[in-house]
Formats: sequence, C-alpha cells, structure tokens
Amino acid sequence: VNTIRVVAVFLVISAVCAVGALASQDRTSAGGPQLDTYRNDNSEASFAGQMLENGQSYTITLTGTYSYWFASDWNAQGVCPGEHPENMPMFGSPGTTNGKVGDDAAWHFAGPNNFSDCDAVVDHPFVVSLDGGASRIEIEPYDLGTGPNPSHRYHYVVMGQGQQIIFYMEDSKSLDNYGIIHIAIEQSASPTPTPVRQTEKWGDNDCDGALAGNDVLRGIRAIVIPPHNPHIDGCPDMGATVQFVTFDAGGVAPEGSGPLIWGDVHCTGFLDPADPLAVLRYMTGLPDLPHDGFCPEVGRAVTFE
Ligand SMILES: [Ca+2]
Ligand SMILES: [Ca+2]
Ligand SMILES: [Ca+2]
Repeated sequence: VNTIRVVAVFLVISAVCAVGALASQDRTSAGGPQLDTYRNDNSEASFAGQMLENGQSYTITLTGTYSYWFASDWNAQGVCPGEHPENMPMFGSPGTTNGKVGDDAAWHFAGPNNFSDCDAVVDHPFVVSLDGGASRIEIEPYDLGTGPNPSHRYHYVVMGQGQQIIFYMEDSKSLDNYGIIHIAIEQSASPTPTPVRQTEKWGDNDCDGALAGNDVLRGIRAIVIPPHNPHIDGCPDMGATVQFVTFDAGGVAPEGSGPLIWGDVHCTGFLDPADPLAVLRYMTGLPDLPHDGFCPEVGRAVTFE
C-alpha cells in the first residue's frame, strides 16, 4: 500500500517576470503577472507583484494548472487509479518538457502513482507575503468549491499593508515542475461608506448641547425672508432633512418615524413660528403644545444620520 505523501510541494506563485512592476499593471496580455512553477536552477518559485495600498482590499485571481513532478514521472508508473489528470498545463512552461497535470491553485486532483497519495485533496501551495517578504500567509479562495472547477480559476481577497505583494510556491523541488499560474490583482470595490450618525437634543438648533435663546433665534432667522443662519460645522442646516434613527443613541426607530427636518421642532414638515416657540416654552418650563404624528419631544436626545 502506497502511502507516499504528496511531497510537501508548496509552490509559491512567483513571478517570472523580471519586469514585475510593469507586468503587474498589465492584466490582459498573455505576458501579464504570472508565476512559472518551473525553475531550471531549482530555486523557489516566486512572483513579486505591485505595491498594495494600506487598508485597501484586493481581489486576487489565480488561473492555471501545473505538475509537481517531471512529465516522465506520470508515465513511469501510471496515474493513480481513478484519477483524471489533464494532458497539458493550461499555460506551459518554456524551457522544459510539459506533460500531464493534476493540480491547480486550490486542488490536487490527480497524481502519478507512487509519487502522490492518490487522494483528491485541497492543496494550497501558493502563499503570499503582504509585507514585502517579511512574513508569509496562506490564502484560501472564497470560491474553493467541493472540487477543482473546469476553469481552474480561483479568487482570493487580501488586505493591503502598504507593501509589495509577493507570491511564493512552496515546493521542495521546482526543477521538475511545469505549468504557469496567471495572476490578476485588482482593487476590490469600495464598500458603501457608513453614514455618520450624530445625537443632538431635539430643538437644540445650533447643536451646542443645550436649548437656549440662540436656538429660538436660529428658529426665527430660518423663517425670515431671506433666511439668515450661518452654517455651523457638525450641525445640520436649518431645514435640512435628517434621517431619524433612534432615541438616546440606542434602541430602534419607533413605528411611524421617518426623515425629520432640522429645526422643524413640531414636525409639521416645514419651518414655522411654532418651532422656535416650542423651544421658548421648553426653556421657560411651559408644557409643549399638542401636535399630531410622530415627533420627538422637545429637548429629547435624538440620533440621526
Ligand atoms: Ca516539484
Ligand atoms: Ca443650543
Ligand atoms: Ca414646524
């Protein structure tokens, strides 16, 4: 019974390109970023890619098939029973003899008998450094699936660290390999920015934390023609629509709540004299006048965005 392990062949996707910086910009040509698993000097296969911006997410695509062993190894004792290698790598290595392949970037799906353990297994020989070579991490595709896909293409997400990305293929012997892995590196779409939330007291028109004369004045200035209120940084302009989120920076929005108009203290849908009057009544300790529909109580903290 053969239990010869797949020789821990960790190939690292390295770049064959001497002009790595230029090549890595080119995502379409056949001569783009790629890692040739074959090294005629048996050195570690690697590819030095571009500088990744710190904190920026990147999608990496690895495409191709390769062999850990000489083409002749596949013929010497045949293929593992029941396994189905492909006859040639998707992208052959120049300068050596290409032949059957049983590996892509994510899966080992076939091997020569006596050289492999004859089991289809997940295999991630390609590791990356995100810090210019100081350290290496394993990467796993988010579309790994349950077996090799026919396109032999897999996608990964990494976070840039303001350093160059380098791919390595971890393999004890690169001289007997063949097959090239093509590499695409693209910035992931920017996530939708999270709206900024703030909490202010309802009726605190200048957002200074207290209901006072200036808020009444601001309410009056908003309804004169032309309206005259200087903008205050960090505070909605009078009449601006804000999206009510919740009371007191916690909980959920009450039923019937919706967008509010800053300065529309009585929630009538427009700015009018009743709004500064409500602030004035609050300041002097008088109860608020009744009004319909959902509306925060004067002086109550509201969270909006
Ligand atoms: Ca090898
Ligand atoms: Ca105020
Ligand atoms: Ca109003």
